[in-house]
Amino acid sequence: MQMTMRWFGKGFDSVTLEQIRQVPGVTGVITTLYGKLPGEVWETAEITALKAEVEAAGLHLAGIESVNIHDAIKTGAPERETYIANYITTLERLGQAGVRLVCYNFMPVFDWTRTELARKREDGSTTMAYNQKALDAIDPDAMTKTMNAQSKGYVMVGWEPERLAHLAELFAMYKDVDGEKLFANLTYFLKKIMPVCEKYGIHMAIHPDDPAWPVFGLTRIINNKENILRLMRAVDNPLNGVTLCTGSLGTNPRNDLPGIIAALKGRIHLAHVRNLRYNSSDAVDFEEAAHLSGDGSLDMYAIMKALYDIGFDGPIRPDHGRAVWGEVCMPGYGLYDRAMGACYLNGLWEAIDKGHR
Ligand SMILES: [Mn+2]
Repeated sequence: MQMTMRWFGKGFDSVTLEQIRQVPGVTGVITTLYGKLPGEVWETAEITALKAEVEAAGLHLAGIESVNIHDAIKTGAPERETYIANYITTLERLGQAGVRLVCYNFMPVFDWTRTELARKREDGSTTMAYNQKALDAIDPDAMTKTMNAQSKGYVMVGWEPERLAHLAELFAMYKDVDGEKLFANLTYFLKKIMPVCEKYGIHMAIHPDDPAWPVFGLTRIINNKENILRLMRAVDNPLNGVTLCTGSLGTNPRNDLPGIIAALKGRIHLAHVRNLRYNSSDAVDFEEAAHLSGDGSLDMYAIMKALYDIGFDGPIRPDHGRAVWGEVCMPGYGLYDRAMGACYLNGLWEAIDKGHR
């Protein structure tokens, strides 16, 4: 595996490439052209400048997270053909620049969802948390306002105010989109883009739904082993793969993460590894823990061992971190806790690897 960190770009991220370069074992970044709206075509000059900037800092551009999908593609609206063509153009340009990994998600309207972005923990750190009762008590508009009010001025990926200003319109677009329709629209999209992926060897890595169940009545389909394997079979090309995100799939305690990893051998193109703590047995309340197994509910050793056992050799990154040591940063994306996470995951990997010799 190749240890990386996510970087949002100069002017958007509180963390610099120079800082990332100094985290032991981190050799690359997963990044994006921040501020691109879903459906926009990426310019070649912007892609090559981003790559050059990362490489000038002594790091490798390990993949793009994300090239987001326009709602017309997700809902199967007639104008999806235009947006699929735009997506193909962007992939073509990324491929020409040497990018071989693209993460995306297929969640209706909302990306990842939390009800608190800075819940205080016993040790004084703050972290992102989700409470189903709190979510049920508010409407989507209030949710959007809460997310943006707590973001400390950062515009968070998936929560762009420009797009979410049209919430009523977005909900109307998804009115008749059930799980089966969403699945059909996803496979339609993937089949259309596979030729350009094959041309350049671009690995598509769908990010699971976070949390792994419907939010505000909007269906979610990339949320368990059965559904993910169904997608792998429906477009049975090794370039159609997944981002194995333990913190997303792990929101549902019934998801056996090592079992899912084993079942996806050869199809995991990117790994997001982080821990969660369930504060109730039915996942009504959970918060994002430190990466250490003992701080949360997930067995991080078992997760890393499962990745090791399938011969995973792609990029991996610590995922969200807590805000610690007074750091002011985008929620979930400070330097300190993620750097500790990277070191811990590297330590687990080293121990597993040496134990096998
Ligand atoms: Mn993730």
